[in-house]
Amino acid sequence: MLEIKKTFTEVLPVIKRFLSITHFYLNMPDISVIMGSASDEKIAEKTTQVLDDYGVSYEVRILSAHRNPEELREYVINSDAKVFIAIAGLSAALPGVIASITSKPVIGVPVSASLLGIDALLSIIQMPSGIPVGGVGIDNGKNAAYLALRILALLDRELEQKLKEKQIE
Ligand code: C2R
Repeated sequence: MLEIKKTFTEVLPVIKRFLSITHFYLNMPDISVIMGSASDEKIAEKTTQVLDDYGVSYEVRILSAHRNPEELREYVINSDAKVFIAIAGLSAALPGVIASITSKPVIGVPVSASLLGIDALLSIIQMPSGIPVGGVGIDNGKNAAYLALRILALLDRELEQKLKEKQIE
């Protein structure tokens, strides 16, 4: 009896740890969608609609590289997302700053907040060598989602198949 009790006490922390890791991993979003401001919400909705259609997990944050640099850094460092989608208008530093913090893929969506979005487009794609950001068209939140899905599909046969089927439709 004493022997069984001892084994149970030894095994319990291992089980607890296993359960917490499993829980943690089950809640891990594959994609992180970050907006520079709440005013970018309409574009972010285009992104999340596509992700919902494909049943891919994501989380959405409003974090600005200009306004909340420390919070942004903390979030990106601790995120388990596989791909970041950064949505920003004006002087859109956000995608580039995220790419400078992580080595994971970053997709930037320029928002037409001023100058027809040309300012944000150039800010996003004109990155210095070594810190790449993949840019999609102005306000094209949908393509950011599709590109992120293609990246995830490299290691996900089912998703790859779904993308192929939809492309043919
Ligand atoms: P407000 O409406 O809050 O003034 O924001 C946002 O993405 C938004 O399109 C106006 C625009 O400013 C952008 N913004 C950035 C960054 N932070 C906010 N480009 C950044 O860190 O790059």
